[in-house]
Amino acid sequence: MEKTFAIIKPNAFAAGNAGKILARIYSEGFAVVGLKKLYMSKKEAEGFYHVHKERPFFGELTDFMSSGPCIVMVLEADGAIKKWRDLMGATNPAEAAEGTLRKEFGDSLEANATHGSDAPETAAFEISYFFSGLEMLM
Ligand code: 3AN
Repeated sequence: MEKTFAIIKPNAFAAGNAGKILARIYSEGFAVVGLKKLYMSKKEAEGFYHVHKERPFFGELTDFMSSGPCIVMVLEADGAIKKWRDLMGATNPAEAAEGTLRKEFGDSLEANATHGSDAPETAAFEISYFFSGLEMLM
C-alpha cells in the first residue's frame, strides 16, 4: 500500500464541498489514514510550496492557500499517488476531464479545489510536514 498527501483547498472548503470530495475519496477505495482542518499561515504555505518558490505565481499561490481553512489528509491505496492525481484531474480545471474533482469543484488554475503529491519523495515530505506518526494510527 502507498500513501499520498492531499488537500481540500480553501475554495472547496469555503464552498461547502469538503463532504462531497470526501465521499468520492471513500467511494474510490482510499483509506483515510490522516485528516485535519487547518488554517495555514503564509509562512506555513511558503514552506509547503518551497519547490515553487522561484515560480512567478508563488506569492499568489501562498496567499490563496493561507486565505482560509483547508483540510489536509493522508490517503492510502495501491498506487495512491497516481490514483489520487487521476481522481483530481488536470491542474487547470478548464482542462480537467469530466468526472474529476478539479472539473467539478475547481474555480481556477490556482483555486483548483485539491492538491496531491506528485512523487514518492514529495509525498514523504508533504506527509511529514503536516502529520506526526501518532496522527496516522489506524
Ligand atoms: P499540481 O498541483 O497539479 O501538481 P503544480 O505542481 O504544477 O500542479 O502546481 C502547484 C500548484 O500551483 C497547483 N495546484 C496550482 O494551484 C498552482 N499553479 C500552477 N500553475 C499556476 C499558474 N500558472 N498560476 C497560478 N497558480 C498556478
